[in-house]
Amino acid sequence: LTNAAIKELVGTQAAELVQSGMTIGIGTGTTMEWMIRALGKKVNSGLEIRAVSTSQASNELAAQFNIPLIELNDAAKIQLAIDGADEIDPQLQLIKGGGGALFQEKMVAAAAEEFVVIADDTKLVDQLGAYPLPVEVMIFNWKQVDKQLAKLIGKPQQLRLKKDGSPFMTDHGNYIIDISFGVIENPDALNQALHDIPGVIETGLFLGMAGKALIGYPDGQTEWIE
Ligand code: DER
Repeated sequence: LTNAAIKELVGTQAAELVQSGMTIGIGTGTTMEWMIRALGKKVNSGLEIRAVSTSQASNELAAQFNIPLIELNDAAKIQLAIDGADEIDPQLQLIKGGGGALFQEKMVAAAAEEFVVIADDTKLVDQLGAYPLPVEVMIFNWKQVDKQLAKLIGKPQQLRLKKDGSPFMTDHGNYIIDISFGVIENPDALNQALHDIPGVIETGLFLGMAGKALIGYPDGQTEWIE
């Protein structure tokens, strides 16, 4: 199977987890696009749900498929949140944020009773860190934050840029710094050290949050990692 077909496989399979009456969290990214598509078909066949989105992009896709959206603040309870990931380690610790939606993704995942990750097998790693860690920072003081990061990491970092060379801006009007650690020996300690820096809004380290992950493989097999 191509990578896109694997994403479609796990996205479609994950949509089957959604039961009528649920309020769900819908994540962001190309794997989630397949899940949203499949969920839209179920909604059109009568599935009654409400969804809390994690990005403007997912809002638009969900609206296209008539999936009823509500704001996070209006969700009394979120039974299940489903999202993709950029890296998944054996303890289901994640790096997320490749799509730039990590702040809202983490809020929705944290609010959910159960958080399920869906991914193709290329996301599986033994240790986090090969994928640059996204850190969301405020625009007005990001250089101050970068000075602190340089102390922590040993060198100044770069803002994530758009194709036209201007800084990428998140749905919440913030910037993102992507930090290439190579290997993150202690994700918990790093996450804490980053959150201790004034001005760091959120990191792409999702630790102890995912309950299980549905992984798809080129041979068409899927497996649950718990
Ligand atoms: O940005 C994100 O956190 C996305 O969920 C990302 O981690 C997965 O994106 P993909 O499904 O397009 O690979």
